[in-house]
Amino acid sequence: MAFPFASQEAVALRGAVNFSGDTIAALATPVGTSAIAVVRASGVSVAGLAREIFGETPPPRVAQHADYRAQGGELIDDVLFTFFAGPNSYTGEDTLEVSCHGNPFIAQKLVEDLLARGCRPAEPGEFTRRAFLNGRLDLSQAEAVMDLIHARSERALAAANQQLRGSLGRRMEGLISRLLHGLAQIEAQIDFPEEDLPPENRAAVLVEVESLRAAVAQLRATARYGEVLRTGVRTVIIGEPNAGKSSLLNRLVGRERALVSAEPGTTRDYLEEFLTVGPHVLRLVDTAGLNQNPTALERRGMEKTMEQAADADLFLWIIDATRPIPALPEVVQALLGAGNTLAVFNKVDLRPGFAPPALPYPALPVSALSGEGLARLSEVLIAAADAFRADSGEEIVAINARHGDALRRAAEALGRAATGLAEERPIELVASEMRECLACFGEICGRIDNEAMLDILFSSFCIGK
Ligand SMILES: Nc1nc2c(ncn2[C@@H]2O[C@H](COP(=O)(O)OP(=O)(O)OP(=O)(O)O)[C@@H](O)[C@H]2O)c(=O)[nH]1
Ligand SMILES: [Mg+2]
Repeated sequence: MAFPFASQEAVALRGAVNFSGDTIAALATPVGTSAIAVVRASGVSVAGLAREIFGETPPPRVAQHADYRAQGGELIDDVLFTFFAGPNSYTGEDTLEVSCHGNPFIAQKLVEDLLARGCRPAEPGEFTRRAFLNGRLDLSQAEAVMDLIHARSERALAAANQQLRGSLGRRMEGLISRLLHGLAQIEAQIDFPEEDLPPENRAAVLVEVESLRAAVAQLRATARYGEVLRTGVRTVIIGEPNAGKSSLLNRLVGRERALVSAEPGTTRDYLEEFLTVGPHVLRLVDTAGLNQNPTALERRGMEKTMEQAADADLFLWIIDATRPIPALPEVVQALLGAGNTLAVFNKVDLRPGFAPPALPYPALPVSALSGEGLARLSEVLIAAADAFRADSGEEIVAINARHGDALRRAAEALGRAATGLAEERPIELVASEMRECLACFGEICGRIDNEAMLDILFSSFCIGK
C-alpha cells in the first residue's frame, strides 16, 4: 500500500519536523458506554511499556488476554491487547492496542496510566501523521483515512477505499512520469546553452504539455463530485408557501422532522436532514416558501432560502399540482437549469390522472400525502447524484479542495509552459514552469515540506486516529 515516493519523503521530512522519539497514547474509540473501547500507544518505548505492564515482550500481531494493572498495582480491567512491531504497524512504529470494557471511566484510567508511564497525549490525527512521516501512507491516502471514517454513503465509501489503496497516487504517478519525460527532453538541451531546442523537439514537448493540461483539467473536473461525496448532495427544496415542501421532506426522511400545516408560511427558517438514496447521501434542505407578497418576517425567511439556493447542487422545486405554476423570484429562477432542477408536482392525489406540463426541467408527479411517485423520485435523485461523477475511469477519483488547489496551480504553470514553447521563449523558462508544475503534482501525494500545512491537514482528524 505504501506509495513509492512516500518513504523518501519521510526521510527528508523527519529532519524537517524534528521527529522526536516520544511515545503517544490516546483513546481510539468515542467517549461513551459501548461494548469495548480501544486505547492505543505508538512510539519507541511501546515494547518496553508492554513488558512493564504485561510482564513479557508480546509476540507481534497476536491478541492476548491479560489483567491490566496500573503502575501502582491496582487492577483496572481485564483486557485484550495486541502489540505491533514497527515498521509493520499502522504508524510504522511499535504500537500497542488495548481493548478494554467500553466504560469511559476505565478507558480514561488506561490512558492516564499510559501517561503516568511516560507517554504523551496524542494530538488529533497524530497516529496518521506518524504513518505518513514513516512512509506507510502518502498524503492522499492519509486524507482517505479521514474520508473513510466520515463516509456516509456507498459511493463515498468506495471512493475513500480506492483512494486509500492509492487510486489518486497512481494517477499522479502517471502524470509525474509524463511530465518528467517532457522535462528531460528540455533539460538535456539546457546543458548546451548555445543551441536551442530543435523546433521538432519543441513541438513534441508542446504536444505533451497540452496533453498533460487536458489530463489535469479532467482530474480537476472531479472536484465537484469529491465535494458531493464528502458532504452529501446539497439538495434544496424550494417553492411557493403551502406547496408541500415540508411534507415531502418528512415523507422522504420517514419522520415528522418539519412542522406541516394548512396555513401558508409555516416554515420560517431552513432545516437540514441527511437522506440516503441508493448509494448516495443527500443533504436535504427544507426552506421557507417563496412568496409574491411577503410580510417582513416572511421576507427574512425568503432571504435565508435564497442563501441556501446559492449553495445548492440540486433543486427540488415543489409545485402544487392543483394550482397554476407560480413565478419564482428572479434570483432563484436564474439558478435553476435542466441539469440541476427537478420540478416536483405535489398533491397529485387531489388530481387523478394529472400529467405534468412541459417545463425546461425534468418533471415528476408525486403525492407527499399518499407516497405516490416517491419511488420514481428516488430513482431520479440517484441518477442526478450519479451525474456529478465527471471521471469515467474504472476507479472513482474524486479530488478534495487541497488537491484542487494544487492542480489549479499545476494547470497555470503548464499554461505558461505551453505559451513559452509556442512563442519560442528561452527554454530555461519553460523548464522552470514545468518544475513548478512538478512541485504542485508532488504536493498531492505528499512531497510537502510545509509543516504548517501538515498541522492544518492532520488537526482535522480526531484524537486517537
Ligand atoms: N392532499 C395533499 N395535501 C398535501 C400534500 N402535501 C402537503 N399537503 C398539505 O399541504 C399543506 C401545506 O403543507 P406543508 O408541507 O406545510 O407545505 P410547505 O410547502 O412546507 O409550506 P410552507 O412551509 O408554508 O412554505 C398541509 O396542509 C399539508 O397537509 C399532498 O401530497 N396531498
Ligand atoms: Mg414548510
